[in-house]
Amino acid sequence: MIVTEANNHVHTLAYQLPKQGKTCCGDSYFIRATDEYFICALADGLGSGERANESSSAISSLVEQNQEKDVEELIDLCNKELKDKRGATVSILKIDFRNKTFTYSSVGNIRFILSTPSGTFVYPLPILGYLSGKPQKYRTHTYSYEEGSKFLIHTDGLVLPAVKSVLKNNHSIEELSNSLEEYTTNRNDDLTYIVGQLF
Ligand SMILES: [Mn+2]
Repeated sequence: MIVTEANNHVHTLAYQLPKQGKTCCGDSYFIRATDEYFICALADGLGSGERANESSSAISSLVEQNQEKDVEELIDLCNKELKDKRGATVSILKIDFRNKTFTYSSVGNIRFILSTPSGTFVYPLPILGYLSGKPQKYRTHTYSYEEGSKFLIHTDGLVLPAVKSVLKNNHSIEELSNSLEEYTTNRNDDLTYIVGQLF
């Protein structure tokens, strides 16, 4: 299933498929672009099926309802939300169009990479583990970006041998998405990715 979200500042595309043979996806995401910011939350619920979806969809709803808040506050709210639920790995990305910066925080195995037109890559490091409502440290960083930067954020159901060349060699979110298609056919896990380009 493909969902796109675009304005003058960002073009994004989200793609999601459940594990082969399943109908309920344990990954959930939320994306929204406004005139001021783009926000993306991606969560991978532990295990699979409905209980995994219960955790991950709680995260996407929570971030939707609190999207004006900053990333550090949001990830802590996400952790509290998962108390008494199955845990989840969670990443939150918020892009500030006016200051041309993005802030990222992640706990667990969701991957994020941003490539700039001048050829550099930003790979913010996650904290290992998962959110489960227990006291938790976070690693939240803000970076500046250049116009034309592209990014990819994905759960561990997508396994990519050469992520840098995928970002470097494709010039639109549609091209990026097409180039990822061959990696989405043989799935042992739920799979979600979001690609984006900044203007
Ligand atoms: Mn997974």
